[in-house]
Amino acid sequence: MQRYTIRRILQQTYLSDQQTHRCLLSAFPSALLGGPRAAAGQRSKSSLPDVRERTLIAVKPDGVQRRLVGQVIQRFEQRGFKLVGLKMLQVSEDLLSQHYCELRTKPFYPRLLHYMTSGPVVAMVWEGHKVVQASRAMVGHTNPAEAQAGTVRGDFSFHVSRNVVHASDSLEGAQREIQLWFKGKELLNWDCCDQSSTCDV
Ligand code: IDP
Ligand code: MG
Repeated sequence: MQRYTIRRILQQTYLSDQQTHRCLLSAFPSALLGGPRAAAGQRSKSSLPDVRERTLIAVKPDGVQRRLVGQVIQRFEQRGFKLVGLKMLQVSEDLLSQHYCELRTKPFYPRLLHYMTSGPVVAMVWEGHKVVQASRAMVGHTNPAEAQAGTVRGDFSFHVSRNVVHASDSLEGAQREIQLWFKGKELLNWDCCDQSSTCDV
């Protein structure tokens, strides 16, 4: 009853102001609000707007071969994002043709397929406020020659055909790619012990 009342007040008063809504939500223990809240693309049981965002990050075969997986993960952890899915896989051409559907007509597409199937990939789903935009900035320009120092591509690569890591480029792209690469049960909703200082801001 208490939980229902809090939800109703928030919904009626702050429905149009997502920022205020997020601050108010973080002030209440999650148990009062029905446990972990849903990520972007998913709905919690209530009709509250989603406050979480998720993106697909993948360490490509060159990154795995060069033992860069840990460094990529460390950057996302350090930034305060939350890992909600992780797996190593040998990617199929079928999955890649869906993942890179917009690039199928590009002259480099056959070489891209060869590169991406040349060894295992480590795929991850990271969650957090504006994680799509932030992770594109952290990964850097598609062409490492133009990527800034401090970005993954700027620090670890020099050629567009071996650029170490993938990051979804938009909210819609992230949702599409996460569904393509992960089954729902492979993604975990969990609360970090430092949830209030990293995630609920
Ligand atoms: P993104 O990975 O930064 O989102 P996209 O344009 O979506 O860049 O291209 C997907 C991937 O295709 C790149 O990360 C890179 O591996 C590859 N790629 C893009 N452009 C070229 C190119 O001109 N030559 C070779 N490979 C390319
Ligand atoms: Mg892209």
